[in-house]
Amino acid sequence: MTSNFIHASRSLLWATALSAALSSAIFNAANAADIPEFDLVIKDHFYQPSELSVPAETKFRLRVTNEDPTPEEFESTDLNRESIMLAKRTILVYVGPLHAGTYNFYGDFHRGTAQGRLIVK
Ligand SMILES: [Cu+2]
Repeated sequence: MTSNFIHASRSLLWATALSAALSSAIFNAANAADIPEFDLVIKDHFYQPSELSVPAETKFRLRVTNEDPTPEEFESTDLNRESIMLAKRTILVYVGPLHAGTYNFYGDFHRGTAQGRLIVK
């Protein structure tokens, strides 16, 4: 009887933990979907697009894909961001909210070509 009770309590505990984990996962997914996302691609050491319009006063996410066979670093002094991208990989960079204006970014390993800017308005 006692062991049955303990067993039932454990099951309840697991069910509660599982449901908490599940609702947290659903919440995270819903949360992630709420943030606007913008794509940037690095190809042949150029950003495509090199100019990207994003909304002011809004937190958003850049999905940066390095299509080159060499590593690159998404870097921006204006945005205070610096993230290594391995070859053929995608990273997510969370940015903002930003005031209206122009914010430069570059690829630190190919600064001569990998230049871009965010137009925030
Ligand atoms: Cu750097």
